[in-house]
Amino acid sequence: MSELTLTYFDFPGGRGEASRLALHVAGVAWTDDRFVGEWAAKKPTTPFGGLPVLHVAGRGTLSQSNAILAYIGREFGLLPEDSFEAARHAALMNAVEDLRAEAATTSRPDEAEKRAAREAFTVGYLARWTANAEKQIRGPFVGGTEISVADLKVYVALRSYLTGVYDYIPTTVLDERPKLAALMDAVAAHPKVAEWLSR
Ligand SMILES: N[C@@H](CCC(=O)N[C@@H](CS)C(=O)NCC(=O)O)C(=O)O
Repeated sequence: MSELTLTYFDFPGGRGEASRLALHVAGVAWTDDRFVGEWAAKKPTTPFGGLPVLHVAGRGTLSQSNAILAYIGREFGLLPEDSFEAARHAALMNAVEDLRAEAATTSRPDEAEKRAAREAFTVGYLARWTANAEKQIRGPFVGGTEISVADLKVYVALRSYLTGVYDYIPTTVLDERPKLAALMDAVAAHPKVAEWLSR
């Protein structure tokens, strides 16, 4: 058993996938624990009732996806050392959580209502979010030439839009966002990320 165990649901996306990618990019030994059991029983054993969690041998269990990413980033050189730059990266990661929360409000049981909510979200919140995020990217990565946990978080979150996970949201949402599009390409082309994606 390695010192680090990342526990998340068994699918290649969501809040836990960025941490899996970060640990892989860091090149450290870690255990990829994919939870497949009875969630209702497991939920109360986690610090705040959700996954991902990162168990650090001898220290304890961390929760909250952005705290986990910040820890990995600081431990393994995937966040800038400069405090202001690190906070700027943290702000973008928090903005991704805002985006997730807003996107979640568009899920409706009624198909016509869902369509209307998703179309409004696309031209409203999502368009503003991507325009704002563009301004945070030095290029090709958030901090310039070095990949960070913020890049991985943005990548995993936006990949779901580009691959059509959300019906009624066109996969062209980054066509007029050159910096975000370049970030997506640069993350995917990073050798360790490409290795992870080809598994
Ligand atoms: N703010 C938390 C949210 C954690 C969260 O809600 N995770 C989801 C999966 S992405 C989950 O555990 N859902 C099951 C549940 O809440 O019971 C974070 O960023 O980690």
